[in-house]
This record gives sequence, C-alpha cells and structure tokens, in this order.
Amino acid sequence: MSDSAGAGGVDDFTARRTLAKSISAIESGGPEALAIEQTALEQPGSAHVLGITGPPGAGKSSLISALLPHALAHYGSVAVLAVDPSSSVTGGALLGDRVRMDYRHFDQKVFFRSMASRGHQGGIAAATRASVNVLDAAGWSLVIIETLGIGQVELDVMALADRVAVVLNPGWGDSFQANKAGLTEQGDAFVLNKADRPGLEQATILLEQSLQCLPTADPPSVFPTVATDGEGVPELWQALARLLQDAPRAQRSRRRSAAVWEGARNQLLQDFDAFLASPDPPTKADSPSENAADLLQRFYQRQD
Ligand SMILES: Nc1nc2c(ncn2[C@@H]2O[C@H](COP(=O)(O)OP(=O)(O)OP(=O)(O)O)[C@@H](O)[C@H]2O)c(=O)[nH]1
Ligand SMILES: [Mg+2]
Repeated sequence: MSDSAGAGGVDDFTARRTLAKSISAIESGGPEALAIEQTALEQPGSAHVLGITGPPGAGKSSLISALLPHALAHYGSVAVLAVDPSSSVTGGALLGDRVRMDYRHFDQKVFFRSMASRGHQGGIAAATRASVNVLDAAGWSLVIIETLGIGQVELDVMALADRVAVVLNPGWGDSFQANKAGLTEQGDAFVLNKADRPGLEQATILLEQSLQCLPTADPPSVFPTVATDGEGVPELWQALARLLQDAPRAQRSRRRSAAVWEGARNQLLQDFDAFLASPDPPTKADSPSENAADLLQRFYQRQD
C-alpha cells in the first residue's frame, strides 16, 4: 500500500484533514476546485472505483458496510463517497439522515465522505469525479461511490465507476421498473438485497429475464444478499473483486481526461464572458442566428 497521503500513513490525521478540505473546496467549485484536481492528476494513481446504486432504502449503505471488511482485506484501504444530488437543495441535511453507517470501528483505512453539490460549475458529477481523482492521487486503493439510481445526474455519477452494482429488493425489483429507471443497462452485477423478505424467487426470475434481453453475450449475474446479517455478501464480494480486476483501464484515463477538458472548457467560457462584458461587444441586429455567428467570429478573431 502507498505510504503517501491517504491510507494509514504516519501523517494520517493531517492527510485526512487535507483530503476533507480538498473535497469541500471541490464541492464549492470555482478555480480552486479545478486547481486541486489538476494537482492530483500529476500524481500517479491506480484506484479502482466501484459504483453502488439503486432505489431509496434498497440497502446500499448497509451493503457497503457489509462489504467493507472484504474490500479492506483485498485493497488495504477503502474510501466511500455517498453522493446525493438532492442534497444540493437541502445542503446535505437529507443525506445526513440517510447515512446510517458507523465507520469508526474500521480505523484509519476507511475514509467516508458524503458529497453535496454546493456550486461546482459542472455539477455534482464533476465534483465527484474531482474527488475520485484526488482520492486516487492520495493513494486510496478502492473508491466506492454510493448514489440513488433514479435520474440522469445519478447516471452521470455512476459513469465514473469502473464497475457498477445495482441494488434492488424483492418486490421492487420488478423488471419493468428497473428498465424504466435505466438500471438494467448500467449494472455489471445485480444484487437482490433484503433476500430475507418474501418474493425473492419471483424477483430473481423477472430480473434475470430482463437482463437476458440486454444486447450482450454475457448478461450480468444476480446475487441475493441480506446486508444486515451478511448472507450472500462474500459471494457478492468475490464477483465484484473479479469484475474490478478485469475492468478496462480506459475508464481511469477517461476520468483524468475529463478533468483536463473541463479546465479547457472553463477557460473558454471565462474568455467568452469577458469578451461579452467588454465595453462594446460587437453585435449585428439582423437575426439572432447571424448575431450569434457574428459574435463568435469576432470572439475567435480577437483570440488570435
Ligand atoms: N430485512 C432487511 N433489511 C435490510 C437489509 N439491508 C438493509 N436493510 C434495512 O433497510 C433500511 C435501509 O437501509 P440502507 O442501507 O440505509 O439503504 P440505502 O439504500 O443506503 O438507503 P438510502 O441511502 O436512503 O437510499 C435500513 O433500515 C436497513 O437496516 C436486508 O438485507 N434485510
Ligand atoms: Mg444510503
């Protein structure tokens, strides 16, 4: 394991504080956020990123808790980011209620952080990406992202992961609903958690049927679990560890490239805003589309 900033080094407390501050700055957005991420990108990193998604209350946090000892034994250090796009409205209050996990007994090799979007220009998905890049650079070997599987923003968050596990329950796991929420396309593994509840068999059949409709030769597997007592969790972890091991490495460079593109895009927008705010931005009154084309042409001319 790396003895650098993050996981379990001598300066662990300071490193953690720095990490927490960096992530807060990332959430707040602006040039500082980008600068932090750019610095992180200069460090080598090799973290795996696991996404855990699914409807509210499916047992995502409980499952992460149950997976942690396995993940720690395998990776040595695990960072958990609980991402809740709705918390941008509530300032994180809702998420606070939702996090029912106690990580303290796992000592210093676990880092937990809930993420809210407090003005990051690219939104919470970009803030999450930046945080993943920072955790990766700080030497955390596995980053788990928990988010609700309900909307486009959440899909964007899950697109950051190397592999995604979708958590459903007997009863909810109706294939139509899972398809509707776009969940069946996202998952590399499917978990039917709360397997102690009635309807497991029916839910497994429906889910497997709907996964067989996916345009892939090798549909993802379904794992029954009871997160609260650990049943099925070792089997799930084995499958996840294998999936992560075989994950295409392209995803990591994609996470890094996205940060570079964002930097360039922000610079371009800043320059354009400055151009628009200049004392007399040249405009043509004819038609809106000509007006826009004319503006752009003059903007690019001025940049040369
Ligand atoms: N019976 C049963 N209850 C479970 C199981 N897993 C989790 N729960 C309970 O389900 C409730 C929700 O669990 P969480 O782990 O908070 O679920 P979550 O998906 O993280 O919830 P949100 O983050 O709010 O969407 C809690 O009361 C858990 O104790 C399970 O396997 N069986
Ligand atoms: Mg949760």
